[in-house]
Amino acid sequence: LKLLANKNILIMGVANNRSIAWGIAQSLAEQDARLIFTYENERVKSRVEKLVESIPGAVLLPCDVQNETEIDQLAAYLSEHMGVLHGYVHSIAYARPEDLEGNYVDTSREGFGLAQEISAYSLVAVARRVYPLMTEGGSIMTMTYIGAERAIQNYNVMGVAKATLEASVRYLANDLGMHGIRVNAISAGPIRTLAAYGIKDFNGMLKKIEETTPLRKTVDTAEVGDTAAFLMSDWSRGITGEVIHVDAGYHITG
Ligand code: 0WD
Repeated sequence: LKLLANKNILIMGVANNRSIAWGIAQSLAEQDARLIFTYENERVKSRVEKLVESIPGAVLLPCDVQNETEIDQLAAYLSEHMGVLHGYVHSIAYARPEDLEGNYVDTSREGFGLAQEISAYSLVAVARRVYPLMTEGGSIMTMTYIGAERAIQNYNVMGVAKATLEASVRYLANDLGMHGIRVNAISAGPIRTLAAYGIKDFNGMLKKIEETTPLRKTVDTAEVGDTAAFLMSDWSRGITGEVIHVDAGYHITG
């Protein structure tokens, strides 16, 4: 039996085939998980649909995390069609492009709130709807970045949103532990995805990492995916409230 056989896992945040969520999906499917995907809106629907069709038995539902009704409908669908949920992967973030350059001190009230809402609150908003379905215990995970721990050039408002997200992981882990539900985060090194296009001088960052990280390389979505499979599985049953760095060691040297 594979690692995730008979586990129902919800994955939010596939935008295209470069998305980290898609790399995670490959690893989970490889371990025989039953996957439920969501897409943000019509703009990405057809692209995500094509990807999801390649995974036998996978389901695709709409869910913009800014929309409470859509989150309720997602939870209702899961309750009706799956009954039990075992895992939830959150791989969603957004900040205005103008807030991802220049100085953090210039962040607007609106830009700050938007980044917090989509990148951090969305984890809580969905967790509160889906944890009651995790009646056999469960595993929740999200994606973060070292910009939560240190002031990284240009990451700005997103770094502050990731700090909220990581604190949220600890509070959720404390709340949900009594139900046998674990909550963790993967802090990934930079990977060239759609979200990464928003970050200024991303290429410079990748180059520096190839020259200086302990493993002398950048990470890819498959490496994040395999760690996600571990976190979704019983192999990680002793781990909760943790941030695991999948960054080729960057966090110990910087
Ligand atoms: O270097 C990187 N790429 C890293 C990314 C390093 C470390 C962490 N991360 C994080 C990101 O901050 C994010 O939390 O990983 C997560 C996934 O990011 P990704 O795979 O790099 O980026 P992408 O493929 O763009 O997926 C993020 C998706 C959105 O895509 P776009 O680019 O179209 O905004 O998050 C989704 C959307 O599909 N998303 C939403 N989903 C539902 N409702 C919403 C929303 N309101 N907003 C964004």
